[in-house]
Amino acid sequence: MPRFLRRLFSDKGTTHAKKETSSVPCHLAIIMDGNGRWAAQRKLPRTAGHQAGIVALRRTIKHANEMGISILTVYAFSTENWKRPKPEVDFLLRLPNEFLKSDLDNLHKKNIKVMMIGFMEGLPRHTRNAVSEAVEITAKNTGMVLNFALNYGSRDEIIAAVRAITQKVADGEVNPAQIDEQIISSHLFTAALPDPDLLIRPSGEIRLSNFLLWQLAYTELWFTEVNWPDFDREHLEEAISAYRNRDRRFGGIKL
Ligand code: V0D
Repeated sequence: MPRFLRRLFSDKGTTHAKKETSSVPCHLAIIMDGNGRWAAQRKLPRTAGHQAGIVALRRTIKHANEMGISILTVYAFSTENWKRPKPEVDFLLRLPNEFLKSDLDNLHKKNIKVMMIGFMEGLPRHTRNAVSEAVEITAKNTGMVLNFALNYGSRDEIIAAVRAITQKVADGEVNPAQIDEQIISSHLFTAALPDPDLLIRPSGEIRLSNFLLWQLAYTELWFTEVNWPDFDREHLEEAISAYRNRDRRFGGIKL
């Protein structure tokens, strides 16, 4: 196609702006999966896998920050994780306290802003307190956003949004004809954040598992066999370079 026609048909000015193909994703989301499998392969208890998962998280935060990612969302605890044996659930729900005790100072020094999405009220008080404190301390930071999905489930999030919106309709504050993508997005936990540009799921599972169903509508997906505790800079770079080489069209036409 001649250049003048290409320009005429270019993506510019459509609803969804074409992303900067040369840069890293603005918002990266990760399902930190494969910790239990990593431990089982080494005949270690699952808790050892979770501990190793913290090391991988610490290193990924550092790499993502150095690469210039603006928002890093990590899936730490799903609403389905309550079905696990109680000792494992209790162990998991201590990890935010443990992680923040060791890492919050450093995150704060690096100007990182901690955020959380999920059903806060369903968490034990000690977990809630630790996370709230980190959110408050780092609230004015202007660097990378580190967003923890804790007690998060996407269908429940959508149900809560529908309830809140229908309540506004019942109260006469919203007209059904006004309900659009923006109104729905603004009632989700992620209201303050742009949608993820890239989702990484390690450990070989090729599913979304009820994570950010609405928000991932146009997100590039990257699945890798490596378990989360083994996920390192090279795996992150591989995912990002694949992302760069993909053409994001948002339903438009490829030119
Ligand atoms: C276990 C691998 C950090 C995934 C990483 C409650 C499985 C280690 C946190 C964390 C978990 C959460 C909130 C916060 C600070 C830290 C965390 C959970 C599990 C579930 F403000 N790691 N981590 N939370 N794992």
